[in-house]
Amino acid sequence: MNMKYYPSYGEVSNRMEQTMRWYGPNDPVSLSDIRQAGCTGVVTALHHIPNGDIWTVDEIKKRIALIETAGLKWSVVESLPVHESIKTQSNNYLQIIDNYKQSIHNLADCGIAIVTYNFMPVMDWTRTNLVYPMADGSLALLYEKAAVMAFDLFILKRKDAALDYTNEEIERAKNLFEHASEEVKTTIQKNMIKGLPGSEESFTMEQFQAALDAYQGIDTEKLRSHLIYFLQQVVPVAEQRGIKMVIHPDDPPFAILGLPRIVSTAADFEALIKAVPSLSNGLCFCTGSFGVRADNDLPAMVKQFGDRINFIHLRSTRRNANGDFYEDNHLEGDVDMYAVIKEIVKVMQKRGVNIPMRPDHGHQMLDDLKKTTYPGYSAIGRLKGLAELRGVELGILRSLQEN
Ligand code: DNO
Repeated sequence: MNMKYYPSYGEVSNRMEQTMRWYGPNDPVSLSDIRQAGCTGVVTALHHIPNGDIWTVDEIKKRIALIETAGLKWSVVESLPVHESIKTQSNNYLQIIDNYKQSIHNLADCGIAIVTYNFMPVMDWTRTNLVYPMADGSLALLYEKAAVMAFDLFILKRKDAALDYTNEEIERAKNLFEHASEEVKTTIQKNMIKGLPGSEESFTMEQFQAALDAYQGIDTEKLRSHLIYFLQQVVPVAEQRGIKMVIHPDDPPFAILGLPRIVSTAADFEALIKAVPSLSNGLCFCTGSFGVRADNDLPAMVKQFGDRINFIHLRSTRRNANGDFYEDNHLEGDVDMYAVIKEIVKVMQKRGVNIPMRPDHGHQMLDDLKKTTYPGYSAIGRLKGLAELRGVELGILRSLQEN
């Protein structure tokens, strides 16, 4: 009999390194769960260290030991957070940048090579409903523009907020607010100011207002210059120590609550490369964030920034004409996942690398519906996403080999 040899997924080279985010010892999803999902690495951060303080070698080593005991590797830091003072260039930001550099040195001393961060003013990622029901009974995350506008206009009552919206939008926000129960209003407020998992900031309404006020006089170009200054300081240290810094795009990729956003499009990232050309100035390619904008061509962006993509978040969203979007199944929605993964495979083959990837978010489903989970980060939904994504990848790898 003529036996043909079939390489299994584990044997194909230049495939994405399978990882999942782990929020540390308090995460309801265990390291063992992550290993059983087929991951070899985890993505995590020292969330207990206050934003702006130095990550010491001792603390980093303790975390590595935990992860390695479970048979996994700490593949990527997500995130080494950038303090608000650095974004606004206020208070002791120079000291905080020095602390950041020291943390980079310490991570390098411990053998960690990829560090994720973002430069979104005040809030990290934003959603208005964390339990949006799907037709199949699972729960997804939703960004509803009318809810954000209602928060802005009628809860926060931001000065001149109305100038940012059309009359029709204001009517929609009014309608939502007038019909919303107190409970719904409280939930919207909480989702806006309390910070979703991974955000290092959480505010009371007074603190939130103060944080917004700190951006008075900081427009898009000024914020960009602050990011470039930060990169000019930090990237040379990262480069010298063999670390790739990867910036996470804005989520959602447009301005909200009058705050500037500067990492929403290919042109935005190009401006950062132009200012700081080092290859250590890299990108966390998040399809769920960039994919919310119809004018972002995701496969083309992978091609364009292939030499700088050192971490990948795969997730798909589905948008509507009102500016709302929800998180769809990983292979559905507006992201052409096949085309994106195909470009990623080509980049990895060209560079001869395995870029770490995590299935970004997942629906709360099956047994997880009975559990307390971190919104977006339940085990089963992510396991399903990861399994589908690596199936697509294997299909692409094998068909490229056969051609
Ligand atoms: C949300 C995440 C973000 C991301 C940070 C990176 O699910 O993708 O919180 O970790 O923006 O700094």
